[in-house]
Amino acid sequence: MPDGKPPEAWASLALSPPCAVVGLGGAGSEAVQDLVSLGIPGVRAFAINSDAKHLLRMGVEERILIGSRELRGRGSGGDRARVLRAAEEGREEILRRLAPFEIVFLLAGLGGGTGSALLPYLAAELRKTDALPVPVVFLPFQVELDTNQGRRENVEATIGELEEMGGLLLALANEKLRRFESLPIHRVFHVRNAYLHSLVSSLVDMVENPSQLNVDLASLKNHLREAGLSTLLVGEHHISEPERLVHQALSDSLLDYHLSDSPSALVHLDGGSNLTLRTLDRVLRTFRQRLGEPQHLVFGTRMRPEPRDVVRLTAVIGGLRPRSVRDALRSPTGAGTPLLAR
Ligand SMILES: Nc1nc2c(ncn2[C@@H]2O[C@H](COP(=O)(O)OP(=O)(O)OP(=O)(O)O)[C@@H](O)[C@H]2O)c(=O)[nH]1
Ligand SMILES: [Mg+2]
Repeated sequence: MPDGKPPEAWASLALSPPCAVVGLGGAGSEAVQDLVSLGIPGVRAFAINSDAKHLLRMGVEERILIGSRELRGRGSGGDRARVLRAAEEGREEILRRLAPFEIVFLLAGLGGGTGSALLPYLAAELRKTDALPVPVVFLPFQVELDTNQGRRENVEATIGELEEMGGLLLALANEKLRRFESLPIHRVFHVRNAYLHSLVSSLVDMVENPSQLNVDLASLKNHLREAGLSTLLVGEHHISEPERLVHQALSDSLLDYHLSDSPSALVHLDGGSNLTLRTLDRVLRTFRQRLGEPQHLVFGTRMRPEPRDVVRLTAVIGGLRPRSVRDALRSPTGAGTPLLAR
């Protein structure tokens, strides 16, 4: 044993869940609960709220109430300043519990107080540790933004802080769910959560499971350091049509983002033993065409022992246009329009 520790000491490190999904405030916690119901192996689930009643209802392993002195368990009623004071109260405990994870997804519905204020606060605090924070925000429906100036300002303030921080930012616009508007509301949110589930599982799988051309957490972090503001895309398609696979990942998305003139990409393919170099080449060529000759392109692959008809693509696209989400709030792309606007 090179470091002199008994096997149990490092075996427990390999077995403990490496990543966490953390719901902040009401909407964030409900989304985490839904992700748990879909099954997320290797990921520990947390709900953090200032609203004790809501927290009590959540079927999530780890629950943390913040600001029992400042807010007395009753939520913030949209008051970001009081949430920040509450966050200071709980700062040490939250960081003690979250900092040991490798990737920490922080989820919040923007527009209220608790999630909107906690998200940038915790992302900034976690960036000082070894954990990689990945903010996931749900943008309110357009009608909420148009009819409530205070809420819009709240949303823009949070997005502004996150965009300035850079790194990965997943912004899921409720407006893009309008294409499912004939479904009951909870089912519509479930569609969004199932999509988020595929993003979270793909990223965790990409960095946690070793592959032939490996993309591990260190290489992801290196890439993100250079890439500026970034987003994550996933796609799955039949192996015979690699071009469609890229097209699907780039267009069939509930995310809001806009590319700059010099995007970068980290591309990972997960397929069977029939995944050939030619398929990889066609995927990368298509990416280069669609992104307009990216400045920087890194790739990895994983081949399963058996042949597979379907290839899964996970891509971290960097170099998003600054203020891209804030601007999207002002001029929503709406349902069914191409998302790769420049
Ligand atoms: N309940 C719920 N709300 C959602 C969801 N997705 C987006 N939202 C929106 O999320 C926004 C924030 O609301 P909450 O999460 O209740 O606010 P909060 O963070 O708990 O903040 P306070 O209650 O003000 O302290 C609202 O605009 C909701 O409409 C969802 O899946 N469930
Ligand atoms: Mg609340």
